[in-house]
Amino acid sequence: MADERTFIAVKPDGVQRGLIGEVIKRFEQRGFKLVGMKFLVPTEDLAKQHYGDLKDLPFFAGLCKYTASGPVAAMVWEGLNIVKMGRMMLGETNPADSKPGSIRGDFCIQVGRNIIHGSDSTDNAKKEIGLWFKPEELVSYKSCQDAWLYE
Ligand code: DAT
Ligand code: MG
Repeated sequence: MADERTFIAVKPDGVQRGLIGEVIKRFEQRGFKLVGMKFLVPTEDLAKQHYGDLKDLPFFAGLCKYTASGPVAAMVWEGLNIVKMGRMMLGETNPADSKPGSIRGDFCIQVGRNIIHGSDSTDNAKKEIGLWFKPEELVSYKSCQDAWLYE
């Protein structure tokens, strides 16, 4: 159960605004374990695959352009219930609806520049991790904190 994984990406606006460290800090301090990380400018094709479920929505083209417009910090984090808890840490899709204390509630204003992506289900997490990472790019290891995080 504690080996659930989620895909988290600091999008180009979050990278440009210097928020990679802040995002990593929050997942680290919560107790989650980093198992994969890369820094890349995604192709528009990768962005289109990543957001494939939204392809019929009016903002899809702009969303994919923005996602591919600059470097992205792509990560895989691991821990108990991390998909659900990660989404709570992100806040709502629209920063205007996100509570202070959440990442979007603390660091951004508009839905089209909401700085971070997080998987919304365990199935989508698996798909997204497979899209952005090769299996050998993910690192399995024992964290010395586990015994103090989980009973
Ligand atoms: P989330 O990123 O919270 O999972 P989503 O999957 O519904 O949200 O949408 C993906 C991204 O698309 C979202 O982070 C920002 C953008 N987006 C969503 N709704 C939008 C809208 N109404 N106008 C513009 N961009 C939108
Ligand atoms: Mg989503």
